[in-house]
Amino acid sequence: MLRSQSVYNVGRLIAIHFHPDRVAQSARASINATTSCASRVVRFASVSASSSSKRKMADKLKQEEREGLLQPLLQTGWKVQSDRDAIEKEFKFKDFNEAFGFMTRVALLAEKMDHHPEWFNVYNKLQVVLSSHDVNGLSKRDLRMATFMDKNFT
Ligand code: HBI
Repeated sequence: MLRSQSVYNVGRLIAIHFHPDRVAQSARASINATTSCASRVVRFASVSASSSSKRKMADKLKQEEREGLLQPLLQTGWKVQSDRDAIEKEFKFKDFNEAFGFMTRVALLAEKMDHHPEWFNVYNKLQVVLSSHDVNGLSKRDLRMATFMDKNFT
């Protein structure tokens, strides 16, 4: 190992002595290649980070959607708040354990959707309000979450 290393070093010294411009040129080329690779990596990282943080804006529910998609939820006990473009419902469970298990399942969906309920839990009761903060009103996200809650409430 040592012998081959010293032969390599001697060869390098000869090359630098007789062809200094070529050695400098190859050094510049390898530095450029490394920096361009690094800049591509940085650019990829910044693009992937920005795209993951760009949550697609929800659309506020249109009137015809309120007359259509919202109706089934009103049949299961959801109510549109009088002073806010939001829907609310109270769920009553056998005990706290059931309530918290339900909240856990909803919480997993909330994280997956990046859409979170406003809720208040006391023992076996859970009051839920759904609205989309980014549109300051109801969106399909709220309908999806309310439907999920109804399907998971037994
Ligand atoms: N939850 N209900 C609701 N509405 C939002 O606009 C919202 C959210 N959870 C997270 C979230 N937005 C993030 O995208 C940031 O806007 C906070």
